[in-house]
Amino acid sequence: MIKIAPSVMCIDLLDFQNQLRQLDAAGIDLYHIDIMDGHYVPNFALNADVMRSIAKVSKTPMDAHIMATNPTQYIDFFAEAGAEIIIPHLEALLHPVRALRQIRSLGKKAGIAINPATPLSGLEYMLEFLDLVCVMTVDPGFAGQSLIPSTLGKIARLREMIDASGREIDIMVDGQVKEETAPELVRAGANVLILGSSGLFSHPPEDYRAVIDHYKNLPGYRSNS
Ligand code: S6P
Ligand code: MG
Repeated sequence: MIKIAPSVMCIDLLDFQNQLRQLDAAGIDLYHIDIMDGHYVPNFALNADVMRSIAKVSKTPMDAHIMATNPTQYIDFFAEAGAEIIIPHLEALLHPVRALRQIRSLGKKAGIAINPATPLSGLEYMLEFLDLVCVMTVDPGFAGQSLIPSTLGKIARLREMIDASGREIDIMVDGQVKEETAPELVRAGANVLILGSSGLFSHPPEDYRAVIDHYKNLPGYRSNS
C-alpha cells in the first residue's frame, strides 16, 4: 500500500491546527517536515518548534528532510524534536554511512535524499544502512516547482537496485506529486508520496480523505508483473 506524507510547509498557517486534524482523519501516514537553512538551499522552512507543536495535537509520525549544509550536526537535534525518520541530503554528507549509522543508533529510521542531478551510483555501497531513499523530483528549496522528467526513470532504476539487494527500502518521492504524475511515479517503484501544493493542498480540506484514498490505492510497481 502506498504511504502518504503531506508536506507541512504547504499547510495554510492561518488554519494550521484544523488542517492537521483533517489530515489525521483522512488517514495520512507521516508528516513531511522540510528543514531549510538558507544556505544549502536559498530558502528557510520549518524547524523543531513546529515539530513539537504538531506532536502536541497529533500522533502521526514525522520525518525531518534536512536541507542544510552540515546535516550531521542536526541529527541528534531532530531526533530529540520527535522525527521518526531522518533524511539528510547525500550531496551534503562527507561521511554518509557514519551519518546513517548515527541515525539508527538513536532508534530512528535512516533515510537519504538525492537531488535530481545526482546519480544513483552514490547509493550503491550504502543500501544496508538505509531504510528509505527520498528521490527529489525537483531541486530542493521550494514548493510549487515542476517535476524533472528524467527522475521517473531514476526511480525505476533505484527500485531495481533495491530489489536486487533483497532489502526492504522505501522510495519516497518529493516534488510535484499530483494526480497526473503520481500513477507513473508509483508504477516506477515509489511507495511514499509527499503531497504538497500541487497534489493535495490545491483541494479543499473536506476533500482530503477522498484525495488521499485515491493516491493510496494507485496500482504499485509490483502489479506490473
Ligand atoms: C522542496 C521540499 C518539498 C516540497 C514539496 C511541495 O524543497 O523538499 O518537500 O515541500 O515538494 O510539494 P509541491 O507539490 O508543491 O511540489
Ligand atoms: Mg521535502
